[in-house]
Amino acid sequence: MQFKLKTTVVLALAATCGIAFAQEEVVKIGHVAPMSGPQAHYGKDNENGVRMAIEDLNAQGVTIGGKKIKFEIQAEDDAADPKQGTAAAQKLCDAKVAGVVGHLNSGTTIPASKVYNDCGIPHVTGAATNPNLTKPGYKTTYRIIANDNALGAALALHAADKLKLKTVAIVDDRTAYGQGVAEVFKKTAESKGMKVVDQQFTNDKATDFMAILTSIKSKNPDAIFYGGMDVQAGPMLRQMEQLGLTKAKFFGGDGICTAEIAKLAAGAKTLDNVVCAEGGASLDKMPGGKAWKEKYDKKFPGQFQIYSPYTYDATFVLVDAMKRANSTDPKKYIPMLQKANYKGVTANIVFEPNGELKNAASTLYTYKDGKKAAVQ
Ligand code: ABU
Repeated sequence: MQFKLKTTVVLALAATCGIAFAQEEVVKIGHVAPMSGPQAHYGKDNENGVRMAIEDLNAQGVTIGGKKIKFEIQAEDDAADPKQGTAAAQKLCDAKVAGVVGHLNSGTTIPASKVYNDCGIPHVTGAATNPNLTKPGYKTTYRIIANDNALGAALALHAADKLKLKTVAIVDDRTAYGQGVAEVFKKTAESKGMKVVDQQFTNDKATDFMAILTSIKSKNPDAIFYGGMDVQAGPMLRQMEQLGLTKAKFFGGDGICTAEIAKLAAGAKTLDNVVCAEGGASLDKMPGGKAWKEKYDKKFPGQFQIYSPYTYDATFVLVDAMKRANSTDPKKYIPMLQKANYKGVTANIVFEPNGELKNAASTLYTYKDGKKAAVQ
């Protein structure tokens, strides 16, 4: 026969027998990214990183302020849309989550950062790279990867100094991210003597780039720089091959540096021409990268894209600050977040006073046989 004892009965018995139980408190961590729409594959990867971190934290057992903490995720979808981004941020503020990991897109993260600042809840992004994010100097905004000033410049220096390319055509998707990283690339490339022979614009919903690419082909550039995401870059590579634009190198920031771009390029040989930059060390050079990736792949087979190690660390860095403050109250633990010195999977995480990561690494990649490989 099975006996089911209610928690209250167990606690009363325990009290009678003098057994002390630590109280358990549920603490919510918010996560926001595009979980619907064409960029959902990035969002899923980011959310997986947070889910994995929460599972590991709960398995470790965290006690804060004398209470055993059970962390839970409150996951929101912003569909990569700035308006939905601020609505999701407000929802997390209203739910009084202890901290937020996100958002993914610079275009959603920048307006959401004001919402978090107004309600006093810290957020850490592991994906949004536009430098303007940290310009207001909010004590609630943190980024744990390099920003586009580093990525755009590294790509331009590689194009000019290493590959000795002379001419480039620039395309961007008019988002905060795409436009921003393209501007940094252009400025640095021109300062190194490269000539911008064409500049074109698209958007983050487009799928047909034939007109843009036909114009670019007539200028015969050594390279194309694309500021935007893999959703557009993949089909663009396919259409470059169809137009015979097969010699031009194809540069882009971290937004195109995913596993998915190989699928989206659908076997186009132009994938081998890609050079992209990511704001951290390669997985094999991260302090805990190799073991972490094996664990991730077991839990979420085929879902790895790019940012999940960073969203994993972002979750831990928030909780590490709570532990040091002995409080999950943002007012009390924000000062500890500012003083973070956390040995993560991706790096040793220390923040600049404006919330940027100190000593952020960046790595250039290309694709060989459809697989991403660090440029040596
Ligand atoms: N960092 C590239 C993708 C996310 C963003 O900054 O919009």
